[in-house]
Amino acid sequence: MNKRIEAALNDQIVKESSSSQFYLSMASWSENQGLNGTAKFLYEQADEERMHMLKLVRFINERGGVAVIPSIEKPPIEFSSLENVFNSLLEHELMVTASINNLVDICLQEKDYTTHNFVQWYVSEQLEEEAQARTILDKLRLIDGDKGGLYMFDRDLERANIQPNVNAAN
Ligand code: OFO
Repeated sequence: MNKRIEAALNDQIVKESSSSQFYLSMASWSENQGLNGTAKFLYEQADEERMHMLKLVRFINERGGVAVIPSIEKPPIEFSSLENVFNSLLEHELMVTASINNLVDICLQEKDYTTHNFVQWYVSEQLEEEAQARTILDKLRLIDGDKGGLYMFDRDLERANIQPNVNAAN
């Protein structure tokens, strides 16, 4: 496997693992606030990010590279509010998107069209996740701290009733 591609994919493993840990910490915080729907949603997001990491590990190894399983930085454990949680999540996703875009660039520079094709799945995934975070933040802004609104928000997240508005992503 091209060494530059291998290094960039391994760097992406670090990002996906850190997403998983970060969302796990957010889920745990939410659970301790009694926001069980939000916690469930975030536990699932954490699992998804781990799956994104595994997909990279398998891809690198299958193509003759060596996947490096990284140690992970401890994520923040305190959040000032639910808005703070989802703002942090969106910020984190924007950082991951920039990293995926960089990976796409490297694939093109190295003319590695197989990896380029593989990475397209992550490009779509990022679009969806950013849109979802923005939709959630819009809802939180509408609720504006209202207790009844928050109760319904949490219940909706438990039922995964918040669909990403992909058109709002741009
Ligand atoms: Fe891995 O999809 Fe976001 O970070």
